[in-house]
Amino acid sequence: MSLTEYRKKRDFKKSPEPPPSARKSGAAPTPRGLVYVIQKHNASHLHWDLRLEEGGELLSWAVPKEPPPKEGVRRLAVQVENHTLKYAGFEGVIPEGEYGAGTVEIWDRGTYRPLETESGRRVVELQGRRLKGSYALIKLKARDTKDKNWLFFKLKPKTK
Ligand SMILES: [Mn+2]
Repeated sequence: MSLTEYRKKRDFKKSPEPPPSARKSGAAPTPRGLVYVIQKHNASHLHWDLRLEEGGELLSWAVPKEPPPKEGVRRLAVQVENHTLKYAGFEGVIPEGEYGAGTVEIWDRGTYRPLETESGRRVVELQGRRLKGSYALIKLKARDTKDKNWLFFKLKPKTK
């Protein structure tokens, strides 16, 4: 995925959201760790946007209900277009009439460690303020190519 869709959906003259930077995607990993962020987005429907740094961009999912701090709760997570890495620091108001109009605030932020990376499957160790520990993202079987439904949930800690 590239940031073409991200750019196409937005008018950066009207929205305060960050435009994609000129710097090429796929920058070398830095020692600060991979970015993890969840933004609470009070748009037409309140949702939480989960984002994980991968290949110099932010993989992104919209989670319609509050993400679970504990195991035992599975949340639907609908994959959306990759976002520019700079989006991780974004908070503000997207004006009326623009894509995603409403307020965006950072709900949780930190770093993560990838434990399993396959197409349709991510297991990550989150180090945020609210969410900590191992989480899975599992893509549900798609009926057609427009289906981007995943499940997001916390895994039980491994017993030794
Ligand atoms: Mn959103």
